[in-house]
This record gives sequence, structure tokens and C-alpha cells, in this order.
Amino acid sequence: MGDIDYNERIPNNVDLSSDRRLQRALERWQPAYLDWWQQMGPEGWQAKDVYLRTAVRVDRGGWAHFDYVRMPEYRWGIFLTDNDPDRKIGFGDHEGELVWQEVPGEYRNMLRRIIVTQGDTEPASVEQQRILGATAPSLYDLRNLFQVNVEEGRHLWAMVYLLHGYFGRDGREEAEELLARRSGDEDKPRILDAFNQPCTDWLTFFCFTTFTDRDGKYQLGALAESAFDPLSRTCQFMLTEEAHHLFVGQTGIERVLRRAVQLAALDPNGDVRDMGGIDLQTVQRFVNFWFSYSLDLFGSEVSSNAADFFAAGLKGRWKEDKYEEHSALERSMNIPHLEGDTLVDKAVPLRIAMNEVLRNEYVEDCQKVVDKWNKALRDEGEATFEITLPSTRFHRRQGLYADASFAPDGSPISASDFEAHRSEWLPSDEDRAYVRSLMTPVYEPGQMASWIAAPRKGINGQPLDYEYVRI
Ligand code: BYC
Ligand code: FE
Ligand code: FE
Repeated sequence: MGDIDYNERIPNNVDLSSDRRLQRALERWQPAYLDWWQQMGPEGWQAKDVYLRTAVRVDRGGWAHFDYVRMPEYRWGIFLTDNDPDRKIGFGDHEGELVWQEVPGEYRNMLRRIIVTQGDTEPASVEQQRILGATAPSLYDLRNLFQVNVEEGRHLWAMVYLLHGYFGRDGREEAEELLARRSGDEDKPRILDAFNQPCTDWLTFFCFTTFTDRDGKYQLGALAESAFDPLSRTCQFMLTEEAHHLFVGQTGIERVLRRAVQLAALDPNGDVRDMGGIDLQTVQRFVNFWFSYSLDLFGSEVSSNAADFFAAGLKGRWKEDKYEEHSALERSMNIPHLEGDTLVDKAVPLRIAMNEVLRNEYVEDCQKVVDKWNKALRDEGEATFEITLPSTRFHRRQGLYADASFAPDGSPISASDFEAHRSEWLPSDEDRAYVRSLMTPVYEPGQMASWIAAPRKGINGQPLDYEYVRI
């Protein structure tokens, strides 16, 4: 069990060759995908050899194989975790029933929407990151960028397999649309806001992989609980790939912070920018921006859609097993609502608060990451400064708090107060221009750009000065 067949045109562990119709449909989509990858994938690097991992098995131990690959030749395919024939639905109105191998008619539209929304983010992120290869701070980082990119491409395959396999003609049409929308495009943008924001410098990339890929972790975790078993098994395997993306983000920011402290110590005035580094306040502003955009991805705090998804068994909570009561009908959650200019707690029935339940899990996880960053700052000798997460009400574009203004501590303020503080709380044009000015490529093996510390170790046991990308 778990082995992936690489002799097929589309590598897979779902016995694709036994379903000729599906195989043919996916083989027709494949060249369109490759065209998209050539057009919208990493610009300028398609012909280079990159030291990449490819999945060989779907179980946790030793699932990856590392070798030089040209990205367009990466073996994208369809990998689901192994089937458990006794798996039962863990929550909602169908709790305790056997999971579904087909899509129930009454849930077809909801499920398609969930899969399309998830699928849309994957190519969007590749598009957002496509020019970062021109300015990587090291070959190690360049390789990590491409690893993330090819795996996001594979996550698109994961969702397209479900659309083609279970949604007939509408599924095929949606799969085409997934290659037609473009991140940031005025006429045909990607579905969710965070995936239309530019990601053209490496501080942004590390914030994105910390905060936005981490939204992916929680969304995929909630879908791994799904009663629709193929979705659950697909998401479980995506989660094992996701861990590396989160590692890239967390360690990337940590290296920026360490370097900032080191450079401040070298400058007579303690000025990080004078030394060609990124000062801690600027990192904080980028954190504020990407954390708040990523919070929006969880949807509205009060959401009947979320209640419907939960009731139907389509989308559960993060690690649903750890909850005692799986109907979520008996409890409520207090959610502060703005009334006039004060916040008033209101009890919201738990099912309707499911987006907020998941968002809270996410925030807790983000806080753990921030704690590690602050420990790194202490280790480097920074005495006082700490990175903090702003309130979940700060700078929101979606949900209950979208139409009002809040300070980073969560207190309601006027729109003009917010504007007065904007450049203190969020990256200014000047911050972005400064960060961009640092983005010059460093492509000698083992060398690092001025603004980032070296990582602690290389990839897959290789030394730091390994030629991770053959220039
Ligand atoms: N942007 O009832 P509402 C990943 C729309 S990351 C734009 O408040 P609901 C990855 C919404 O569509 C994981 N529009 O909320 C990471 C709706 O419009 P319609 C990706 C938004 O229904 C890195 C209206 O507002 N997946 O995999 O509870 C690299 C009202 O919606 C946004 C997800 O994050 C927004 N942020 O929730 C690669 C999706 N938010 O239909 C990959 C998970 C809301 O009235 N979340 N709207 O026209 C969902 O799917 C939620 O159901 C939604 C909406 C956020 C879509
Ligand atoms: Fe992904
Ligand atoms: Fe990811």
C-alpha cells in the first residue's frame, strides 16, 4: 500500500488506469496545466536543474526522494493517503455513518464550491511568487521557493482530480477555470483576496509562507475531517507536504530577525537599515499585514455557510477527535460585536461560529511561531523588542470587523485615527521600496544576502554550500 506508480503518464496511487474515462479527461487537462506552468510558473528558471523532493510513498516515514529535476519535468500526480474502509463520519448531522465514496446529490454544489475555492489558491500562489527567483538571497532559498511552487502545483492536481473524478461536466469546466483566473488580474482575479496581493519580495514570501500557507494547514485539516472520503484522503497527504512550506516561512523570518539584531550590534547607532538589514519594526508591519489578510481567509465570524458545511459533514473542526461533542448543537461561542463604538459579547450558536472556531486554532498556532521568533531575538541578545500578533479585529477586510477600524490591540478607533497610524502599523510605500532595494540575487553556493542569516543546516543532509540550483 502507499506506493506511487511512476510508469504512468500521470503518476498516481489511485489505480487511474482502471478508469479510462477519468484517465483520458486528466490526460487532456495535463497539457493545459503544463502550458499554464510555463507561462505562470517561476520566470526564467524552467530549464535549470533544481534539487527537489518528489513523493514516492504516501505514508509519513521516508516518503520523499531527492534529485535534480527541471521543474516542467516534475512528476505532478495524484496521491491520496491510504483508504480506511471502516472510516465513520466524525461530526455533524451524519455522525457515526460510514463515510461517502461518492458525492451525495444534495451536497454537490456546496462540495464543489469548497473544492474550487481550495483549488484556486494553489495556482494563485505560484503566480504570486513567479518573479521571486530573480532575487533569491541564496541558492538554498531559491531551491526552497521552487519546492514550494511545484508542490502548490501538485495541490492543484489534487483538487482537479476530485473535480474530474466526481463532478462530471461541471467539474471539468471548473478545472479549466482554475487555469484561466490569474492572481491580481482585474477581469479574472483569483477568488480570495490574499491570493491577489503581490508577493514580489522575500520578506513578503516568508510572511506568506508563515501565515497564508498556515491558513492552508487549517483549512486542509478541517477538510481532512470531511465525510467525503476522497477529499479527506487528498487533504491528508497535502498536509504532509505543507509542513515544509511552513518551515520555509518560519525559519525565513527567524533568519531575518537574527540578522537584524546582529547588524544592529555592528552599527555605532544600532541602525539596522544603515547596515543593509531589515529592521524589526518593518518585519512587524509585514507580519501585521499578512496575518490580517490570512485571518480573512477563514470567512465571516458569523456564517450560515460554515454551519451548513459542518451540519452536512463536509468540513469539520481542526482535529475533530479532540472535541467531546461532535454535533456542535449544544454550545455557543461569545463573539464581540461592535455596537456604536463599543464591543459587546454576543453568544453565537457554535455551528454558526465554526469559521471563528477554526480561526482561533490558527491564531494559537501563529502565536507559537511568534514565541519561537522572540526566543531567537533573545538568543541573539535583543533585550526588549518582541514581535506580536495584532488583534484578530485589526485591518480586516472580511467578516464582522471589516467595516470598522481597530487598533492592533483590538480597540475600536475612528477611521481617521487608523489612517494617522497606518504607516506605523502597516508596511508603507517607503518600507516596501526599502525592502525591494535589498532584493539582489546571491547565487554563489553557500553565500547569503546581507539581510538574512544563514540557515542552521542544508536540505536533506546536504551541506549549506551545496549547489541546490545549477545556475
Ligand atoms: N476573499 O459568509 P461569508 C491554501 C466572500 S490557504 C474574498 O462571510 P463564508 C494555500 C465569500 O466568498 C487555504 N472573498 O463567509 C496557502 C462570500 O461571497 P459570496 C485556502 C471573500 O461563506 C498558500 C462573501 O464574502 N482556502 O490552501 O463563511 C499557498 C461572504 O462570505 C473572502 C481557504 O482559505 C476573502 N478572504 O466564508 C497555497 C478557503 N472571505 O459567495 C495554498 C476557506 C469571504 O457571497 N474558506 N469572501 O459572493 C472558505 O472557503 C470560506 O467559505 C470563504 C467564505 C472564505 C470563501
Ligand atoms: Fe497548497
Ligand atoms: Fe503550501
